[in-house]
Amino acid sequence: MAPPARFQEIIDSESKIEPSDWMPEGYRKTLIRQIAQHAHSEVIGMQPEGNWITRAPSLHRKAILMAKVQDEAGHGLYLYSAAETLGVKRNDLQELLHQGKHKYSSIFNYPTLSWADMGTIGWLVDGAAITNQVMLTRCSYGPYSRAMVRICKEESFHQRQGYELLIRLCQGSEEQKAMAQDAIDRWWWPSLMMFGPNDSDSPHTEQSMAWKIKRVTNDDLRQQFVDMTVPQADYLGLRIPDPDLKWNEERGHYDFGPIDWEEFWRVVRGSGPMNRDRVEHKKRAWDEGTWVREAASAHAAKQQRRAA
Ligand code: FAQ
Repeated sequence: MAPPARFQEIIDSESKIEPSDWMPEGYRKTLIRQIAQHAHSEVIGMQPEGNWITRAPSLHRKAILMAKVQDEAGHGLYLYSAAETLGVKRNDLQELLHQGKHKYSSIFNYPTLSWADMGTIGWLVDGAAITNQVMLTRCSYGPYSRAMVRICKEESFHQRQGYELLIRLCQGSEEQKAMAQDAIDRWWWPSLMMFGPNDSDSPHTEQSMAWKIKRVTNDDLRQQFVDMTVPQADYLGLRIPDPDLKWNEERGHYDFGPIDWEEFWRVVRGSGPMNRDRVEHKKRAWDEGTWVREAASAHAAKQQRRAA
């Protein structure tokens, strides 16, 4: 069978494309773009929470937060490895991120102003991430879909720790509840933006759905997220900052208000509140870690020589 026909057969039969299989150049490029963006998001996503590790209110909370941030580093590593199976080098991907030529999720360009933001990131940001990533466990590219299985298990723990943190705050003093409400007021809309532009304005969705890289569209995932989250906010006794939010009996879904796409594109294009700090911090960490990478490579080379 000709390679393109074999490729299509694998896609149609819900099997997985593996690194050694023939694939169209566009498929490979789309995967590199998406997986690299995803990996960069995990790594840059360590910064907003890293900001609170030294200020966690108890040893217990500090241990949980450190574990979560370490998991995010691990997710970045699985994802860079998955990208490497497509023939790109991890160092080149880093370089593209540092030069501002690669994107990462818009959500990580907002500041973390209070301890309640740690709960809200877990609940809303990890909640949105899982909603998106569960479908990616069924992605047609084997290494990406398998990385997603493990990542989703860990994200689910992240989401639950965030929600539990907010339950505690909401059961606390009036000030603590107000802090939780303020965090939701700031994170709600940016969380909805995580799913990307409306389907009608998404240049990649149609082709990515046909290749089974994406399995659900941006708007359908966003709707799933809203439907799942509103009852959780009700349970916390917190208000979602959207006057248009309303259950629609006919559709069997919540209707919600318009998203500020101008803000979204401003943030994606580099002018969000924290873009510059995030990338500068990332570059500094990369430069300061040069000696560690060199030492690790020298050690690996020595081991190889000894084994030979
Ligand atoms: N931010 O045509 P589409 C996490 C770009 S992980 C920035 O719809 P696509 C874990 C898009 O790249 C969060 N850019 O594109 C965690 C494209 O630009 P390009 C990350 C965005 O790829 C939690 C253009 O807009 N998750 O949170 C965004 O088909 C807590 C047109 O868009 C993933 O990356 C955005 N929000 O669909 C860590 C999941 N949305 O390349 C720490 C994998 C869109 O043409 C703490 N990715 N763009 O210049 C995906 O599923 C997809 O890539 C979408 C976008 C759904 C994000």
